[in-house]
Amino acid sequence: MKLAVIGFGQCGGRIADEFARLNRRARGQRGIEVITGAFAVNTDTADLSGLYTIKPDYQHRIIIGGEKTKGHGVAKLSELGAEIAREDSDKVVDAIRSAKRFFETDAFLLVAGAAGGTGSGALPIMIQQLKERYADKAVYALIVLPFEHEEETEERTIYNTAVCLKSVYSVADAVFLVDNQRYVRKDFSLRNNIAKINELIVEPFYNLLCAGEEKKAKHIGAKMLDAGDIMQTLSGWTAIGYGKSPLPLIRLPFERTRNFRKKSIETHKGIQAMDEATSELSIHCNPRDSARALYLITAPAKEMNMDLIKELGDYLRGVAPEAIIRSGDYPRERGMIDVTVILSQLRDVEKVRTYYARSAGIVEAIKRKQETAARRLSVTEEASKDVPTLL
Ligand SMILES: Nc1nc2c(ncn2[C@@H]2O[C@H](COP(=O)(O)OP(=O)(O)OP(=O)(O)O)[C@@H](O)[C@H]2O)c(=O)[nH]1
Ligand SMILES: [Mg+2]
Repeated sequence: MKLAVIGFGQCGGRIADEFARLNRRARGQRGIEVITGAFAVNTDTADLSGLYTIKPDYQHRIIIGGEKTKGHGVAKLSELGAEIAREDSDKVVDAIRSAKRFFETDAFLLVAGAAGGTGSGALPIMIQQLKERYADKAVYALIVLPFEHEEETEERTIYNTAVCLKSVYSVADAVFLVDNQRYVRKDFSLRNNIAKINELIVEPFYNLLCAGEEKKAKHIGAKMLDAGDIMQTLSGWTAIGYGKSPLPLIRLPFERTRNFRKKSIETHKGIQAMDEATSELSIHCNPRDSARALYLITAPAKEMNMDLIKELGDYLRGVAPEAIIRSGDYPRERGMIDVTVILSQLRDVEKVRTYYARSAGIVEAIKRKQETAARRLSVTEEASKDVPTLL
């Protein structure tokens, strides 16, 4: 599957940059392309300069709101981010459209952090624009939810997140939810290692996107998972997970025979990877709430067998009994079985519900603040009405 990836704001830009690296890896290691274009859009010029892999020209690192923000961001005001995106949407769409391989794009993936101003404001507007212009293409969002410490120190965090989630959900074909806090749960040092978190966020997409683009027969599985399968699965709130389990690289001669013991080692390793994928999902959710799911097993061809595929299918059926499950096998890798899982069309996501509930109290407070600020401004302006101006 080939995606055009567009990141908004600092978070979105950095993750789009990570997707650009993913594509470079696919090209280098496998000779295939999975990203038709990677773009970063921001109101902040400094943030755009901090990227590594996205092409450094103005058609790939796109500045919006130049006049309004003078290149310095929107300071968490997502209304302003949205307004700027509306004004400059043509500039962004033109840049995406003129990318060399744009015509190969299966779907768009738009990325942003929900708590900021530029990304969370621009995301829903740009999704809407792309949907209007490309009615035949799916438009997916990847929304990064803030760390807990951000929620404690800044009330705008909750408000922006809730507003972004609601707006994006109403226009996107599917929304990948990625909870920053999940990535520091096990390893607290990651809080200060955003680059590592971004790698972990993007990693599950590697085999998922590559599997359907393979051209060599030896890398095409018994059941190839292609763009159609992925698009049939993606709908509404979505979680993605990834797990891997090393296989012994060297086997003793007696283990090479297809005996029951070897089979059980593979199955055990496969289940271990699947278990990791379902417990390390990008957002905490109950798999029972999922109506569509997908799993992809990637393993060396000689380790792949129907038993393994079936066992993993049974496992996923057990945790997500209500879901229509699609699957694929991808004969690749050495010394490893890995599993990618998508749980989609989630009927309920507790974290999203909590943002909506918590923002209710803040909406009033923020509106009041805005009104007071506007009133103060008008009082000052009123007082100046008899003073002449030099302009
Ligand atoms: N995973 C991840 N999260 C990030 C990254 N950068 C920022 N965030 C999170 O994203 C949220 C929004 O921050 P930014 O992306 O900096 O905001 P912005 O869209 O640039 O908006 P303004 O700076 O307000 O104009 C915050 O909650 C951050 O924790 C990143 O590189 N990776
Ligand atoms: Mg910013």
